[in-house]
Amino acid sequence: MTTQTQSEQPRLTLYQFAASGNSRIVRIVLEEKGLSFKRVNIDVTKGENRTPEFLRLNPRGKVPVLVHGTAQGEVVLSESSVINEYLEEVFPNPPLMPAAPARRAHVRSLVYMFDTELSPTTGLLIIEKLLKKPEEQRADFVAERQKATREILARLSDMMSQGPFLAGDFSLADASYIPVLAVMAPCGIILEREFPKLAQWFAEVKKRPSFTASAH
Ligand SMILES: N[C@@H](CCC(=O)N[C@@H](CS)C(=O)NCC(=O)O)C(=O)O
Repeated sequence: MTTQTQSEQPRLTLYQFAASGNSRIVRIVLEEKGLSFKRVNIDVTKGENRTPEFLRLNPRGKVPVLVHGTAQGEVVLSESSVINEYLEEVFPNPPLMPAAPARRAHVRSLVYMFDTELSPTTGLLIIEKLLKKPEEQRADFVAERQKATREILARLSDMMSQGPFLAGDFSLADASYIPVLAVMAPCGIILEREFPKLAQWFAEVKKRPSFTASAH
């Protein structure tokens, strides 16, 4: 539900790249919360994330970056999981975190596993399988990354609650995993065959309007 009417002055600006999974993680949460936001496209394939203007927003040169104009000044944030925690605190409805501390910690453990394990493991696998021509892909590298990815997905599947979502109700954890799990098939990992619980979860997240709205 992204509204970008001329008359509205969005207070939220997302510097992002349409094809970036990490940008989509934030787009999902903005859509789930029904928040209007302005998009500024930063084409990382053309080096637009390395301009002095962008580096002032994020010295690490990575998208996404969220800028929130507030009465106290601009809040500038990077790191998808940090941005999402901020959105949850500032715009708590509808909630994307459970109420009980133990369950909130579980959501954070899942997000941490994405940030520190799945994201770094799949990053180069996705580039190899989706962006390189078949004849340029390195079979050994692909096999090693697929194996490491499968180990993490097996653990994720074991950590999953009764469903329908990763930690019960739809949460920040689901937002983190959706973009990467959406491209597992072209990476050679078939959820339906190998991880039926995750395939069931994916079928549920695809039904949500935020899935389609956040795709680009
Ligand atoms: N952990 C960061 C990762 C951000 C990231 O790696 N973004 C990629 C796009 S998906 C990027 O900006 N890459 C450009 C570069 O590293 O030069 C997050 O979750 O936001």
